[in-house]
Formats: sequence, C-alpha cells, structure tokens
Amino acid sequence: MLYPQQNNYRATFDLSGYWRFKADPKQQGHAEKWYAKKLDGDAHSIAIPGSWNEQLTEQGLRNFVGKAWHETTFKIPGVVQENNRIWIRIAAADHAAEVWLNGNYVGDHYGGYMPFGFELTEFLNKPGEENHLSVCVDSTLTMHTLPQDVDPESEQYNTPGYERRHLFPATRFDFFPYGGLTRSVNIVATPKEYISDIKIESTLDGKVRVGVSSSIDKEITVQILDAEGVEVGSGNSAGATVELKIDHPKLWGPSQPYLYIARVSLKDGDAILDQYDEDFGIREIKVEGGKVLFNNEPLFMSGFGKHEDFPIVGRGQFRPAYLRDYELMRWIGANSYRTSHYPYDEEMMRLADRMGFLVIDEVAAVSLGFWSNDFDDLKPLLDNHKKAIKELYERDKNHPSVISWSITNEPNLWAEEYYQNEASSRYFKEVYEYTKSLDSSRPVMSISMAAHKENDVVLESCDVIGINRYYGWYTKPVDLEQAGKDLGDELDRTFKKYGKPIMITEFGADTVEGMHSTTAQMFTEEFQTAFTLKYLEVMTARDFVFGSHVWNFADFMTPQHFRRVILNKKGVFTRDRNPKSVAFKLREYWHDLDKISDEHRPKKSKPGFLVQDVK
Ligand code: GCB
Repeated sequence: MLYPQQNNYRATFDLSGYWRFKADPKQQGHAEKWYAKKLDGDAHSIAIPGSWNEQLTEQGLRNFVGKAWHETTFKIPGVVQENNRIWIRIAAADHAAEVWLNGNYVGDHYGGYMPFGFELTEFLNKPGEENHLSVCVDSTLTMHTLPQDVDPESEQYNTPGYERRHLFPATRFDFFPYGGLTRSVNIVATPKEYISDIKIESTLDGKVRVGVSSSIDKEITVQILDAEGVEVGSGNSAGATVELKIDHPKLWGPSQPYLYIARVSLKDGDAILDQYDEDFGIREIKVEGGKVLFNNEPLFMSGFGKHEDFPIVGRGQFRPAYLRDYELMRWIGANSYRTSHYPYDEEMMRLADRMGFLVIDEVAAVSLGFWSNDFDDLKPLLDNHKKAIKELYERDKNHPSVISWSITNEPNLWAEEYYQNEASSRYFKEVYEYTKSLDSSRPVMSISMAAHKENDVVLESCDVIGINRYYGWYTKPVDLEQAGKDLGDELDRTFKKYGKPIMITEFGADTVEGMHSTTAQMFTEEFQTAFTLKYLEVMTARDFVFGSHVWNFADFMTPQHFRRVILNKKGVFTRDRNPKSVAFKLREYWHDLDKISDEHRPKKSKPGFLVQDVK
C-alpha cells in the first residue's frame, strides 16, 4: 500500500497517540472477544508508535514475547467518508497483526517491519461517529518466520555448538525482541477508483519508465517535476506504463541528492480520479570487473551496521533520532549504512533520499538455521523468505538511496549440522534468483559469518560479498597483528575464489566508555580504536574491497547473556549518541580517505558557530 499522502484527492489521519493496551499471555483474547468492546481489567496506556517492552517495563512486560491487544478510537469527518474509500495503513507490527473494526474482522498480516493495509469502508460507523479499532499483535517467532526463532522447549533449541537457553529472552539473534505497533498507523482516504502502486525505473541518459497499478483501467498521465516544481517531462498512456525522457538530467548521489517528482494521475476524460506524487532520483549502481561503480565511478562505502534501538523508545519510530543519526554520520564521514538486521522505518529511507546516504537494505533473515538436509523441508521458511523480500522490494523499490538488497546475515551462526550441503546451497540460489527476478538493477548481497570462511555456501549466491569478521575479538583475542594477517589472507583467498567485490560488513570491539589502558586491553576505548584502525588498514590496502562498515553505529539493547553488559557495547557512539574516542579517529580516517570520491560523500557538517567544536 502506498505511503500515506494528502492532496486534492486523498486525505490521511495519523492515529499516533496514547492507545489502550492489554497483554494476553494466556491467550484468552480471541475466545473472550477482546476486540469487540473496550479493553478492561489489566489494560494500560501505551504510546503508539512504540514497543511495549520499554514503555511497560514496570508492568512486567520487559521480557514479554507473545500476544498483546491494542485499541483506539477515531472519527472521520462526513466530507471525507461520504465519497471515498477508507483504509487503515500500519507501517509495521512486530511481528504478526490481526485487525478488527467495530467488532468486525478486517484482516491480518504476518511479518514485522513492513507496511500493510486493509480497506475499512464497509465496517465504519456513520460519518462523525466513533469507530473502535482493535489490533492484536503477536511477537512470537518460529523456525519458519523471519526473523527465525525456535520454541525454547523444542529439541531444536539446543545444538551441540551452542545453548540458546543462555539468552534471555531467548532469541537466535543478538538484538532485543521488541514487540508492538512500532511505526505509524494511519487512516487513509482515497477516491473510489484509485492508484495502488507506482514503479519508477530510470537510466543515466534521462529515460524514465513509470509503471502504474490502479483499481480501474483508465488513462494514466505522468508529469515529471524538478526540485523547483518546474515540469521537465510528461507522458500519458492508456495502459499501465508511461515512458518519457528528461533532457540533461541531474543525477542523484550523496554529494547532490537531487530528487524529481513523478506526478501520476488516473484520469477519466478530463477528470482526474486520483493523483499521487512519487519522488525518485536518477542514478546507477553496477558491478563490473571486480568493482562496484556508482554513477560510473568506483564506490567505497564508509559507515556502519546500525540498529533501530533507542533509550526509552526501544524499537519504535523516533524521527528526531533518525535525523540526529544522519547528522552524526555526516559529521564522522560516513556515506552509507546497512539496515542490519531487518528493514528500517520508511521514514529513514525517505530521509536517506534527501540527505544523500547509501543504504544496503536487509531483510530479516538473520542467523538462519536449517534443520534438514532435504530441500523440501526448508520450503515453509523459503516461502516466507521470498515473501519478505517481495514486500521489502515493493516498499523500497523507488528509493535512490537503496543501492543493494541484503538477502541474509550470517546463516548457520548456531553451527547446526545441516548447512554446508546441497539443500542450503539450493535454498540461497532460489532466494538470490528470486530477488534478481524482482530487481536486476541493484546488486544482491549475502553476508557470511566466520566459521566457513571462503567456503560458505551462501557466498555462491550474490553479486557482491559481505563478510562479518571478529578476528582479534571472538577469535585469537587481543593479538591485532595476527588479526590483521588472518583478515588479509582470508580476503585474498575469497576474492581469488569468486572474483566478486567484497565488503567488510561488520567488525568491532565491545567498548565501555570511560575504560582506558596503556596496554592492549579489551573493552577499553584505546583497544576499540586500535582494533578499528587495524581493520581499516588491511581493507584499504585491497582494491577489491569496496567498503567497511563498523559494527555498530551505537550501543544497542540485546537479550541478557554472559557476553553482554546489558547492551551490545560495540557502538562507536553510546546508546544516547555520544562519541567514544574511536569516533574522532574514524572521522579523521574517513575524511582523509581518497578512495572515497567527493561525489560519494554527503555534505560536510558545519562547524559550531557559537563555540568551537571539539577536534
Ligand atoms: C555478528 C552479528 C551481529 C552481532 C555481532 C556481535 O556477527 O551479525 O548481529 O551483534 O556479530 O557483536 O557479536
């Protein structure tokens, strides 16, 4: 469903605010029809968008994984309701949602981090009257979902390599399993006949192809407006595709994130039935001769793996923090980041388009484990994996900032015995080919963990390779000379084997701000700096390495575990976004690095104008 937009033909209302909330650990809600009337008993207020774990910690919900009911009421003005279709659009429910309006079942959606919507028109009360909206969100995960998890009581839970029971709450991944309605909820009014999707493809010479889906086959017109609102191209078609040309197009890139608007109208004769403005940028990313080229220049990516994780908010929409994170990335000289390990809020993508950041867009296939050598057994997971990729593609296809799809992060992290075999190899080939069939214009990335090195089956299925490595931290700790050597040797072997450009998508050391030492001492700020600089030295010496993303941008919440001090502390910034010492070194390094073309750098931050900035 298109991002909510208000214009002469469409209206949208944001349902953000304090809703009512009731956890359902005994799963009574459906039988007792909690959706049909106002929640009673143990109901609390909850701010939406937001996850329940951080807001309702003192109500015993800190570690709650399961079903919880959310409700609110709203009214729609008669002028809006009378001649339109009315929809609900939920930008994300982690991880499953069922929706009722005025006691009527409206629909459900499985899969977190993704927008979905349903038509409400037939279930609405009379214009101006109150409507009761109820959403049951379930944060439970299984072996077949993305992200994947297992029932802690099942046999699959414990593998010889690792006891997942050690994590609390139990997860297969290293980030907190927040649940809830984590992003915006909107009511959207569209005309009876409406535009349902827009796909924009362009080439550097200014050719633009706009594909439009709509509720009715009528004439489509497209007007292209430049950043000043001046028309620079137009076209129309009786079918669903309009092709046109912009003369002397301005390209989109980090140094000049130039956006055009495609104004799409659905017409009946002279009458406009519906209209929608979609932003797009003209740019090209391709892999050629072992290099990644962005607008025909070699690309070097500086930046981070991130998380959507903030104090108080947990994993919930937080617009000021999104902006601040981009400002900090600009300050430090980063031109890119990865949405590790799940799709981020579309507000982040929209801002990346405007601020000129390059994004590796990752689906929530994190630390996948396989439980069989038989490919057919993996099909339920494969179906959900493809569905998640399709939904991510549908949502983010027109963002110029999105330059690559990451289809998985570190499969086989838990060292299950069923992995380096034909079933998993075929699994990833299918995922890769499916992604390419949706979008051949962006390179597909697969990201591997250390165990299988250059022989990891997942590396067969990608255009560019991502490797996460922790030599000097998890393996042979402290010895950074050896770490540099091991990393360099592995990089050389991997490039020799595949000839594909490689990026180090993670490397980092947990660091407690304020810890210092004159000798190499894990957890100190000096060690984080030395570790980071060693990795950068090894990578920048190799032309086939097209980027380095430090793990992580900021400290983040994760399940309790003997390896973590509440947070994963590998942040270059603290959880509340203050720099650790390494931030200043990275800043110098990336600003001086001539491998990064000026065209591929977002605009620099301005120095403070009241007092001088800290160097
Ligand atoms: C990894 C994972 C990431 C973890 C990180 C760590 O390889 O991809 O999710 O947080 O290591 O800090 O251990």
